[in-house]
Amino acid sequence: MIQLTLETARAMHRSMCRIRYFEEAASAKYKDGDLPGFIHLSIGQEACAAGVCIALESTDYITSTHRGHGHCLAKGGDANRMMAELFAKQAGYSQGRGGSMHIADVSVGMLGANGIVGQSMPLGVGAALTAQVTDSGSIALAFFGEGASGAGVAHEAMNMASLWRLPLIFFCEANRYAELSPYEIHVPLANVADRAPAYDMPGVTIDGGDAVAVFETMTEAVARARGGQGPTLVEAKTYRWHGHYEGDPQRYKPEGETEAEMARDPIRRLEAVLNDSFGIDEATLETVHREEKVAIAAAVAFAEAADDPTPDELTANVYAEGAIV
Ligand SMILES: Cc1ncc(C[n+]2csc(CCOP(=O)(O)OP(=O)(O)O)c2C)c(N)n1
Repeated sequence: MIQLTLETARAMHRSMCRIRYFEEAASAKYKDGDLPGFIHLSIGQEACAAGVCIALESTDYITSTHRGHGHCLAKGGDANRMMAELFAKQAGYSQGRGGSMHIADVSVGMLGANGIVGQSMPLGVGAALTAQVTDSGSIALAFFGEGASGAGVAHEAMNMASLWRLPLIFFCEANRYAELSPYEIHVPLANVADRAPAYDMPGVTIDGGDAVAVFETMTEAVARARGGQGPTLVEAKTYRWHGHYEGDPQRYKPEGETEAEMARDPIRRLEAVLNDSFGIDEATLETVHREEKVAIAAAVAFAEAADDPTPDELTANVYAEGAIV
């Protein structure tokens, strides 16, 4: 296992702060009515995106979900273009036509958010198969939720990946709920990763609020994938602080549950490590918070000032319309 360095810990911390402030800003702008369409936030889950992406190379690939802002930011996506996409502006990643669930940046290996639950997994198989047959040395990682783990396509993807020993990591963010359904009413096992032996691959369940644990688990899974030993199924137990979508009244959550989870803030937990193990003081950590807040405020200003698509170009590259909740 690769030892956690100060540089890695600080990079994860900055990444988590960036995700938190990006999504808090998106939440506020959504409430103001500035963002059309649905947004699904991952506030509370930042240790997963940050811990995963710090363990990958820029030439590796990720496939994402409807809850993908953190994944894209952690992989090196541009906050300005992401925010502009949320505002439906021409400067956005998909020229403002797609919104939150249609953000991709192939140049940083982010192959796309995805509104179709479960489909990040076969797309990950495709990326990993490409890496294998072209011998590029890259690996792929598919993010998905515990809800997606029950989709038929999840099993097809894990079966194929194992059969062909693909350089792929299946990373399940088990955030307690799939839409409005708690884990135990749709997953028959205590852990999604317990399914791994059925596909002849290692499966590991970790605390997804612990960025260090995510990073350390990832270094082993990355070594397996890059070393030609095939896929790993990682399940990170995590929690989303917000609703399934912004505006969700969250009546399905027991009283006090979110507050209890917020008291175990993954950012503060990593800050404790930075302080205890590396002697990083409060003022240094606060500087990171301040810098990331400023960067995200600049992304909002960029998006607000950006042009709308003009009426004559509005239907360019639009093939279908619909809404996914
Ligand atoms: C194929 C498909 N079925 C249903 C939906 C509606 N839907 C959107 S999100 C979601 C739940 C996903 O849960 P999970 O995979 O655990 O991800 P989370 O939302 O918890 O991050 C569902 C059923 C969809 N978008 N796509």
